[in-house]
Amino acid sequence: PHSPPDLDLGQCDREPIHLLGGIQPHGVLVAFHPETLRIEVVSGNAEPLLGQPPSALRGQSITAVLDEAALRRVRAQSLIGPVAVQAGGRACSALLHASDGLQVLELEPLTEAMAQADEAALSAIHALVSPLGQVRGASSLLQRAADGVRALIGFDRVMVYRFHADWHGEVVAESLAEGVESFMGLHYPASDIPVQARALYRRNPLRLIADVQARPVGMVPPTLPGTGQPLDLSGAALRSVSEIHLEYLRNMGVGASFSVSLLKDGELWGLMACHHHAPRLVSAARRQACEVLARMLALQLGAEERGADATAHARRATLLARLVSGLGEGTSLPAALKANGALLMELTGATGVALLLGESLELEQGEQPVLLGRTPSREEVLALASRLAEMPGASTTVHTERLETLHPPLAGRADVAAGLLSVRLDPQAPRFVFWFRPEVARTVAWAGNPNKPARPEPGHTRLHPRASFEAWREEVRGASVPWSSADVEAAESFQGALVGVVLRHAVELSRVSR
Ligand code: BLA
Repeated sequence: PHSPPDLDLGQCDREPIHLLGGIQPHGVLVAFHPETLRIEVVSGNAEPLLGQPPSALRGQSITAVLDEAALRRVRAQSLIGPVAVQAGGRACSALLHASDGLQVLELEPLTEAMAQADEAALSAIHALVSPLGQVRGASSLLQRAADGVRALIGFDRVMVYRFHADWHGEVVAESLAEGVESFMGLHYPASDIPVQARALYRRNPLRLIADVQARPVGMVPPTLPGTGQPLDLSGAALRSVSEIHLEYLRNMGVGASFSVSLLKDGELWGLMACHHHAPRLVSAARRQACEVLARMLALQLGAEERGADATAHARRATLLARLVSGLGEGTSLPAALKANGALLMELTGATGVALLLGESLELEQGEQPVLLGRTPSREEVLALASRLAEMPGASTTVHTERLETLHPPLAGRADVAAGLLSVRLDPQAPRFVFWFRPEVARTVAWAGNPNKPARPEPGHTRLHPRASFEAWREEVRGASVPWSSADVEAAESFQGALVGVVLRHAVELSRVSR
């Protein structure tokens, strides 16, 4: 209810960040025709480096910028990485890629000192990357990688930012310079890295924002005659980024930002996200070294995660076996369930369980339902059971991360029961096992306000990044962490086992009472 009236997060998703038509001023962009070599587009800042203004360069051959030998090398090696060339009489690193039917050449001047430092840094890359193959355990792997990237680029803060299933993210590892504030463990809303940015980061793994204060440089001409649009800069290293994001970084007190995509099985798993308090350049060679490191990390993480999945699977099987044997012991099933409550919750990652076992057990008054951990009240649980029993097709498993939509009376109980995973024990009677989870905002450390945003100023309707947080909080209020397919499977295995145990108890009870 408190989000500013002009806040529209859809606006973030719609900004065409590949068509903003500007580059950062620390390099020069020249786009030429692949066959005729005719220069078609030049960035507005060409003259200091290339000695001629864009209007004079347009129409000439690209060989006016790079001699033929250099051009050949750049064309041959552009897929491998940056190439050292002379342009305008200066040492530059050159990158080349194709876009809109043109070859896009990006030149970044390199000082002698930078070139020398690069050489030292790159000989160190081996020492940084090869140990990743030996490190065991995802968290030490991430730590090593964060330390490695920081050693390569010298930023103040290097984070590994991991996306969750709903695309919100969490800082899962961090390497910090002395005295820098930690963001470790904080969660950020999905809208901080909007959908088109994530799509772009899947295709282009690197971006450097060398100076968040720098004014972008436009293109000459600003739009292509063929498309009527600015040159597509999706693949450009110099691409100037969204003003909204720049404002976000300025609000955070960041002077330079660098991020590298972490892809697992072709999907965006996370980013290495790096901040520096002041503007800072990272040479093309070092950026590439970071990319190599990130690729290596992602591969290794994939292996770790497959291992962890197998371990979790085995863990659930053990839990289930212990539960079932635990329930077989003793005469009172409710007592046995209570004694095994912790296992029962761990089985699906719940914080509360309710069991409605039915009349056949001749339970004492007040023993039904059996409540373990943090759950709604007895009356609330019974009402939920009646509701589910009436639902068409509810004879099977039901799970939701937003119980209030299924059963509005529990809307106020997100503190214990925002999420429900339910299995039914008897299609004819209201006998269930309910697992509950609280709303997500209560279980994680949200980066509510690490860097208080500028609020929209009066009469100024542009979007301010941090305002998104409040809007997002409204959006996820009342929702739990989603149930995974492994959680659901575990619940169903337990259902199968419990039905057997309940039957056995019922038979024993009837024998005793006979
Ligand atoms: C891009 N947002 C990004 C990027 C990061 C973040 C890492 C990639 C660009 C970069 O490397 O700087 C977010 N950075 C974070 C987060 C942390 C961090 C979460 O360090 C946590 C520690 N951003 C908003 C809102 C909008 C928005 C509300 O918060 C939209 C209105 C937009 N973020 C936005 C856009 C981009 C972006 C458009 C793409 C920038 C680009 O590549 O052009």
